[in-house]
Amino acid sequence: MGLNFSSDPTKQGFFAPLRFEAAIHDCEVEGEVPSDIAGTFYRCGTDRQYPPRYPNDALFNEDGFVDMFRFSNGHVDFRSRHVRTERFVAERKARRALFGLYRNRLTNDPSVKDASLNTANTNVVFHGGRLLALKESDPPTEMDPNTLETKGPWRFDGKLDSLTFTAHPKIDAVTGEMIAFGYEAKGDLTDDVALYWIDKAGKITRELWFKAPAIGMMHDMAVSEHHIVIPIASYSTSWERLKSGKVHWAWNPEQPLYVAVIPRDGESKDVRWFKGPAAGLIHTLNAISEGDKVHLDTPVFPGNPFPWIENWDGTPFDPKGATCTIRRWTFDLNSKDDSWTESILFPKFANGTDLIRLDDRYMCHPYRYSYLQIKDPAKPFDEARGGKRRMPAMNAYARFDNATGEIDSVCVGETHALSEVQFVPRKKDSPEGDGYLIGVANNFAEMKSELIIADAMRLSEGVLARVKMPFRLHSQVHGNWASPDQVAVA
Ligand code: V55
Ligand code: FE
Repeated sequence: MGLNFSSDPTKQGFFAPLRFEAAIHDCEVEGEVPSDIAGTFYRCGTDRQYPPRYPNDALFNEDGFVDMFRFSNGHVDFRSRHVRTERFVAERKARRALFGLYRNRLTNDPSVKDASLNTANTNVVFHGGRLLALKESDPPTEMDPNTLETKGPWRFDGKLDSLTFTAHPKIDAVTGEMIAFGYEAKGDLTDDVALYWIDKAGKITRELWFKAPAIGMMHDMAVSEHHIVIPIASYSTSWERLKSGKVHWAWNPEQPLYVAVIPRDGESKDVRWFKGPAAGLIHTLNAISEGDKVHLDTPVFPGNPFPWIENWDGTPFDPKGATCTIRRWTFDLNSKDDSWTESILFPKFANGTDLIRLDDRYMCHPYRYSYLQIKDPAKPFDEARGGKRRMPAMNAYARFDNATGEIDSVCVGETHALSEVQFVPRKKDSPEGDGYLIGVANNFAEMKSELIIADAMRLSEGVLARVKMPFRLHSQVHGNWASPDQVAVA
């Protein structure tokens, strides 16, 4: 049979694979791109080079790409490249999929049984002079920040002993230090966790190894001025599961949610585990230390938000678990028991996605504002023209104000579904929240994508500009901003 994706229901319409790379000098714009935006927006996500070896693969297992939008003097240039992982290169040579199901090497073609599974499809961060494409099952992949050429795996000058590295390291906005961990760090299904301190220059200065109480998905972390917080969401795996030909994770409500709290200057003996009811805690917002208490501000799904991850007991996907609220969990390091206290930060608010962001200049420090794509109930998504989607469409960017409890938002269109939002400060030293919200919207009516730009302080005034792409863009997972101090724009 010829190469096509017709038998894959997840790869139709807007989500048909792109399978090409592009460069656009001076993109078309509707409205006016503010001339004070200078820097590069990198986004990482998924595309498929070849149809999957098996049906029912997880969407987490698609090939990685990185796009960049470079802003200078009111103009935007665009470029996109696939991440040339070892896996991408091997499949390109074979002209077919060699790798099997998500994080299950037992389902690979024998020719790549022991090869790296890395898709580098989750996040892209600039730190220590390097642009790194990340996947939590593997080490970082270094990319050229200007051409997006793949340089190869980056193991911090050989100092990264962990076989894995989180897609959500945290960069302390004041010190520039990056804190990161790897789980299943000594190989598939090992309970070893490795924690790394990486200085502003990109050098590993410290590492700490400890054991996890369960092997579960550890997708994100939060760091405060004095503590590191790492949750284990209620997803389970086992060798029996992998041998029976299934993707790595299943949602398991029998597995408690665990949270590790570790002092930033702590040793293995200082790792403190807390335990609570099962939850889909995928992404965090921030953490704040207050003496011996640590607050974790985070969206929490009561269940599993991903329809492509099955339930451990074989029951069908339950959409009730896929609505999250933003909560503050407080861990008291003086308490003798292993529970925490909870308050809901925006009690009237519930949402279908948890991709919440800060003004990154406040990462690891007390903050006031956060940002998220939401569904504006007053301006519903045009379901008829919108076509089939795996996840609910979010048509507005919102700003949450911890000081007033207010939520402001801007709806970007009734046939638009938004990707993760990025906050960009107006100037390096602007006050918190003074800047822009940018992010990609998929316009289902036009079957094209747009980069949306809004004033973060004046969302009610509407969209400032739309950078109009002449084609659909890849599905984004996460993105990040690099200032002109980090990567020159001219
Ligand atoms: C997530 C995404 C992943 C993954 C594990 O959004 C967790 C959560 C895109 O890949 O491998
Ligand atoms: Fe993520």
